[in-house]
Amino acid sequence: MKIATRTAAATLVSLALVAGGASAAHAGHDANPSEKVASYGYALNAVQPADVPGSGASGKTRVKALPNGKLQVTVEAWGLSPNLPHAMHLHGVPGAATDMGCPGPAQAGDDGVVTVLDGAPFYGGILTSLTSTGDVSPASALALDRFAVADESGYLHYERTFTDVPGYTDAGTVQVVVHGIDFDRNGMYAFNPEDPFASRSSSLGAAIPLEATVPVLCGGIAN
Ligand SMILES: [Ca+2]
Ligand SMILES: [Cu+2]
Repeated sequence: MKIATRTAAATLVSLALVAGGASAAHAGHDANPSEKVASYGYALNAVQPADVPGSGASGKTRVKALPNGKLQVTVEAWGLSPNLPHAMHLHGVPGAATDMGCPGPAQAGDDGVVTVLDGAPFYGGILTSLTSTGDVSPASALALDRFAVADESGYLHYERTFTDVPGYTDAGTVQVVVHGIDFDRNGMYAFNPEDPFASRSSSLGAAIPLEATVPVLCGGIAN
């Protein structure tokens, strides 16, 4: 029974993906320069409260659906933790195009930090990992050796054109989320028991430092 249920669910998801793809072509967003290219530009806004160390980043992103079914994603950000890779993803919900949103400081709660799971009700799950090379599936969500690295001033530039993007349904409804803050500024994502933030675990697992996964920037709210 379990297998049958899973198969039925998988079929539903597949159908929903097809439906989402079809509706994407007709999405009536004002940023459409033509029928063939749907291009969406967004500001990337700080997710964390201002008193979280390293929270003061900013940026912009562009998600462009090209006529041949390819998807081009550009991210430019300032004020990120320098000399470190930053996990980035397209977040959303699979299936029919549904625009989610971005969490903000109000979602920090009692621990004072917006974790990945605090943000999930807003930006959804991971649809695509915005890696620089190789796999782009959700399985690469934390493949830090393949994400773009911020330079010594905290500037990051990323651009990649994807084919056959897994889970992607509509360029107009994804959220772009950039992760990773070196809270204690020691040049790495690691546990530091002496630091009030770097001592914490990610909401994704006790063995993962909060530093590596904490969301910094988010953009993509309905335009
Ligand atoms: Ca650190
Ligand atoms: Cu993410």
